[in-house]
Amino acid sequence: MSQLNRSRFAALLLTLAFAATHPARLAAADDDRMAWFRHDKFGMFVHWGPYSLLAGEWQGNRIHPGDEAEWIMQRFNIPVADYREMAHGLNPVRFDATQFARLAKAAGMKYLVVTAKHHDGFAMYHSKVSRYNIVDWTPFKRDIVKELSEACRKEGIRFCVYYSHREDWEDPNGYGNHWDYDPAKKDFEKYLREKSMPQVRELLTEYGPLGLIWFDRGIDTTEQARRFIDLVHELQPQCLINGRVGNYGHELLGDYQDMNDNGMPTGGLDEYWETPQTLNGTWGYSKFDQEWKTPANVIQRLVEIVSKGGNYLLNIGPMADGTVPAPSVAVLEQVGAWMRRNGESIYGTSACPVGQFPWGRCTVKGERVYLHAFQRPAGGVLRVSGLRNEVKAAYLLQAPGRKLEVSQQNGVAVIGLPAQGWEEGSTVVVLEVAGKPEAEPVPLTQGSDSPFQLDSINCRTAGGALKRFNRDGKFHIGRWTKPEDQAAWDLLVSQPGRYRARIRYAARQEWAGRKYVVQVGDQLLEKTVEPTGDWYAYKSFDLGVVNLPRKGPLRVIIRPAQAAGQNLMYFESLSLEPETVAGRLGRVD
Ligand code: H79
Repeated sequence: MSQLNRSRFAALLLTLAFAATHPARLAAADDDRMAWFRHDKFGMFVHWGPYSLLAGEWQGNRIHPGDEAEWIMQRFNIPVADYREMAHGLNPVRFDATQFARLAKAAGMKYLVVTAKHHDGFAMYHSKVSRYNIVDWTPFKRDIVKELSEACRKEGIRFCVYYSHREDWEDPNGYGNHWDYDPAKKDFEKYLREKSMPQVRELLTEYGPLGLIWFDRGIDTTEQARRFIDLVHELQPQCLINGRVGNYGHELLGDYQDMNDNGMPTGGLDEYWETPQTLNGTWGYSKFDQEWKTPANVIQRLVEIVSKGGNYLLNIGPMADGTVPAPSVAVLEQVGAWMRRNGESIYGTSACPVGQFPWGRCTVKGERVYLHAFQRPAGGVLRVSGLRNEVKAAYLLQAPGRKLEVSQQNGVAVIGLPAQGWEEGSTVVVLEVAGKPEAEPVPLTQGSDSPFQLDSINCRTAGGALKRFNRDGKFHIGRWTKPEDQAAWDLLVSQPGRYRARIRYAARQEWAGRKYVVQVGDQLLEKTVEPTGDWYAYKSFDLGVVNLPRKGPLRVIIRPAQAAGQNLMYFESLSLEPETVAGRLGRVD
């Protein structure tokens, strides 16, 4: 441990400028390309293919309710010859593309992503690259992707495609099918050259402008991922690319990150993100799964996602005849009814700077804060602590003429709620505030002698340090290269004493040896980054004992000690655990 100069530390504190979590910090140069994504928030995912015909059952074998029905070929190792034969039977005579586009619109969704090819290798469009497609392989003979692209354009829905670029259980050289093809004999480069890349080219040239292309399952090397990215940029520079284009274990690529399937971050990130979610427990249609989410649940998920700065990509799994299961239509229509009344509190909003409330969430836009009450709190008032701005007026979004009573004292705004006007899902209260909504940092508190857990989400980041998704469903701080790139936490100490500090991070061999500083109040620890193995191989390191000298506020900061061209580490957490001496809390010297 080396002690640094105290006055330097004081100066540093003064110059700190912590930005509120804002995705544009990562992609500032790309803000224009991302504008629609940032605004639209809510999209429709469509999982549809030959698996829809099996609907979860193959020769009497059934998938479990809640299992993914689009995986059935792999689940029962269906021989490719049998699956191919089965696929000849796909004939969605009741398909009406306009109905799909109108359903998305009625739900308040603004973009639609359809599976142009899922892992089973079957193209839902007229591909010239492989005859294994809806036009050449089935009696239906219509190009579903084409019809959907046209209907979406007419209805004002941004059209997008899903393409599984690595997995392919039909092609001898694609990934995943080990029951028909010997993995040792696969030539994956041939697959990329002869099927995957050419099909992506078709999708980018034959179906008009695409909002985004949704890759899945990652790919082996960053160089392979770059080929797909370059192809998209060459043919449609405006088309966004999701983060699953690249190797899941390397630095994440793409314009935005998808959470794990059905994933939800605990707080806001410093990058654009989306979460793909199912309406029941499966993506592809399963006749065994009737566990539909309620409209209220979907509305609350949407609000929660948007309150953390993300997008919600919600799935439907049409049946083989082309109809959308009636319960999913019913849920989406009710969500849409809520969106028609309350869409102002969703579209074009940003993450809530004030945090999460026991009664709900919030979003912000301009000089307005939208409080989303999921239930009516006992006492009939909403308490909002940490909002810096003066509240000029409060009213239900549904009844702007009827002002609600507001009092603001000691940093807490209290809004009196009317007895009437409650909505299933979320009731929106608008706060008109003076200036752009800003939050007072809320300190982390501790229960009696409990440790502090400082992580990559409950901090504030500054400079180039960014809160990012890591593909394992976890989060870390990355992209910090210089001392101004910092993570900070404000603690409220109730149990002064000696605490053991443990840091947890991942560092590649190339990052080893970099110095970093952990500032705990006025104590400075200077440490050296140790390699942990791989990109996402997080390990814990003991940093020794620090003093939390007195009750009250204390700031903790982590930052690189000097500037360097490369990332410092993937920081996951810093824990401060009370040191017990003979069974008691350690004394402060
Ligand atoms: O397209 C949907 C999924 O099919 C796809 N991503 C979403 C959008 C997906 N690809 N991989 N995964 C999801 C994760 C793989 C999970 C698995 Fe399994 C666990 C595959 C085998 C075991 C789930 C459970 C599928 C079969 C059993």
